[in-house]
Amino acid sequence: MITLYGVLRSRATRPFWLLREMGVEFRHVPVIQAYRLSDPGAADAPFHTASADFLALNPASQIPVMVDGDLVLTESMAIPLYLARKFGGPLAPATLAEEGEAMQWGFAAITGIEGPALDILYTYANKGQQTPEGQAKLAEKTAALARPLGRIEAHLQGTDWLMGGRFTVADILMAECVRYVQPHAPALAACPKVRDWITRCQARPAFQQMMAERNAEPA
Ligand SMILES: N[C@@H](CCC(=O)N[C@@H](CS)C(=O)NCC(=O)O)C(=O)O
Repeated sequence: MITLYGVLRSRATRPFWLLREMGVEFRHVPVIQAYRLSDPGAADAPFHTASADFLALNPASQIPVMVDGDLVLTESMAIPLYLARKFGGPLAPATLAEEGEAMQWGFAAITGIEGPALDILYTYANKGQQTPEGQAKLAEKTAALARPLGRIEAHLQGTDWLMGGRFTVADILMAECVRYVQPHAPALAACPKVRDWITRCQARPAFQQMMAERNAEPA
């Protein structure tokens, strides 16, 4: 059985959402980021990213981690691509060309979107939108996102989904980076197709269920 390590207030949402979509049974081991604990060394601290047993799995001390038999995978983009290939079905790439496309969207998400999108998310989390410095940062990150988001916008002119005319792992990889942009509406103002697409993605019952579980976790 697949084991997935990580809390849902993390990039673990990417494999988690996919597994829920595919209806694959898996074991979920909650592992919280050590930096979120006031005393990670406390005897009653929950299992965390700096726990010795976790470091043995991922010396980088980061979630998510997936274990499948002898295989230990880190990296939140690689894990869903592996799971899609392993379990198949409509969410998985159906051809070699689609495998390339899925990787393309995953790499575009982490190289073009994830960094500035997380900066936006954290700016809002820290109420930075209320300060001049925060507003300057939001303007800078919005500008940085214009081209990567514009590339998705152009692609979605003739289709509802990123790949194959159906919802796939590629949509999950990208949607879970674009979600971080959503608190800042101006960053998506020029991208109506992207806004419609992410609304479609997030209307899916597996996403809704995952977010309900995520929101039930301690902030
Ligand atoms: N490139 C890695 C980054 C993983 C990562 O940064 N995970 C965060 C949670 S979203 C983490 O575990 N942070 C704990 C830390 O860095 O100490 C991936 O995409 O899986």
